[in-house]
Amino acid sequence: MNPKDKLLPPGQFETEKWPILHEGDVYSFQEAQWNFKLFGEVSKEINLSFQEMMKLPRTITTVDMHCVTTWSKFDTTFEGIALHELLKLVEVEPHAKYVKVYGYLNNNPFGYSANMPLEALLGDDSLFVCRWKDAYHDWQDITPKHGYPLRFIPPASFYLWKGSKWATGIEFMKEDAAGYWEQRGYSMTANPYNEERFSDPNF
Ligand SMILES: Nc1nc2c(c(=O)[nH]1)N[C@H]1C(S)=C(S)[C@@H](COP(=O)(O)O)O[C@H]1N2
Ligand SMILES: [Mo]
Repeated sequence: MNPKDKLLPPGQFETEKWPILHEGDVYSFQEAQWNFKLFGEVSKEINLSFQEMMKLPRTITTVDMHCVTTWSKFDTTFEGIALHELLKLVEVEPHAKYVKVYGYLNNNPFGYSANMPLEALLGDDSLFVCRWKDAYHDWQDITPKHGYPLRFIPPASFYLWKGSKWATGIEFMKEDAAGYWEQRGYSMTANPYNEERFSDPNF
């Protein structure tokens, strides 16, 4: 399918570039300190080293990105570790229906977060990415500004703020709980096709 034939969500425009947006400093990767944590409603929390993470099976998926600041980028192909791969490493409690995906904000590894229902993240289009390509770029590592060494890309049914850069872990939760932007008035559900930008529709 030609990208031009795809439907833009309401209020969005298409860009071929991949803009950069985030709060705080670009995280500077140090392998010895790097850690990925699976915690919350699990029978036993685990911490993965960078080596352990990089050995996990990879998934390649093409995903559309929709940013709440109104740009949409179609058809970026990502290589990474699908969230469903990580679920094989922990025993998630059956009542855990939501997750928060965390990432660095300045020097705080859990300073940024975004909440989503777990059920929406079980497909191949929900992954922690380390490489990408598109029609204009060959395979390359995710740059530091886009979230190196590992960055979450959510399914296209969520605005891109749900895609934590410099990802550091997943918290499994019984109840939905607001992440960084959700605490600041952005939508808990964030579906671009329904234009769910803010929690309060009159915002
Ligand atoms: N750790 C972290 N991840 C983040 C952010 C951030 O400030 N910190 N910003 C989010 C927002 S608002 C957007 S739109 C996307 C932008 O991703 P990009 O810069 O790769 O396009 O990253 C998301 N992930
Ligand atoms: Mo954003």
